[in-house]
Amino acid sequence: DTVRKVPRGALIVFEGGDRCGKTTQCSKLVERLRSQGVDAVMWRFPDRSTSIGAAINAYLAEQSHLDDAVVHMLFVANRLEKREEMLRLLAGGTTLVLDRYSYSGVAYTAAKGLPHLSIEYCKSVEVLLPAADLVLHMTMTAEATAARGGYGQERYEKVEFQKKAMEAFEALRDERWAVIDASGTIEDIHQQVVAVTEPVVRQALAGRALGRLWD
Ligand code: Z5A
Repeated sequence: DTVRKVPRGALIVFEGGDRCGKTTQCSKLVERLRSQGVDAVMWRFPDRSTSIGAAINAYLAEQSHLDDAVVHMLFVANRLEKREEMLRLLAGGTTLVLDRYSYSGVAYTAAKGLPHLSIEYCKSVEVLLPAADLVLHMTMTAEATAARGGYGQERYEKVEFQKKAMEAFEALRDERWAVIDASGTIEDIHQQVVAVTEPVVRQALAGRALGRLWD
């Protein structure tokens, strides 16, 4: 049997601690891919533009209180409301570069250490979503990111909590993850990102099947 391979866009995800430079690197990567003729767009999660995203935003800004299980499901729903569009774009050949995704969903909730919101439970509610072809895990100490501008304004921006979330990210790593040292210059990091991303984009264009979380 020969399986026909269909070209598609790649699903590239940036993960890491608060203020480690994800947004900066997502924009640079999209710019670079586009300059090479790759159709690429950048999205971020949480997507604060939807009504679910507005509820998440109020929670993160400490303007509302929500039960931990409820806010967890809001983050999941905020991805699910973009699922069809995600799949349509990928199938149409657009590469999606995401600033956080399900891996943050699992890591930040699991970092709360609540028995009913374990890593396994958090993973189980993401299974309707596609897996990333590549997770770029930007690593830097929580103390170093805390020294950056804008830190400390939102609910989870506390060094001790960030450290627990970083441990949870480490527990999620598999062969689709690349660890990027986020403490260098913006340009050095970009070069590392490009080196690991380009082969993955080519594989997707060559028809490598899209996976599902957490196959
Ligand atoms: N969360 C969750 O709980 N569950 C979920 O399912 C999801 C998320 C998806 C908000 O996320 C919170 O939601 C987050 C996880 C949780 N809580 N925490 N922590 P967010 O993505 O909206 O917020 P963020 O992580 O705080 O993103 P950010 O502030 O936009 O940071 P960033 O994208 O990693 O960094 P940046 O904006 O590119 O750069 C930050 C600053 O550093 C800026 O001034 C840059 O100019 C500077 N910068 C960037 N790179 C460098 C280098 N290389 N050197 C020096 N300075 C640099």
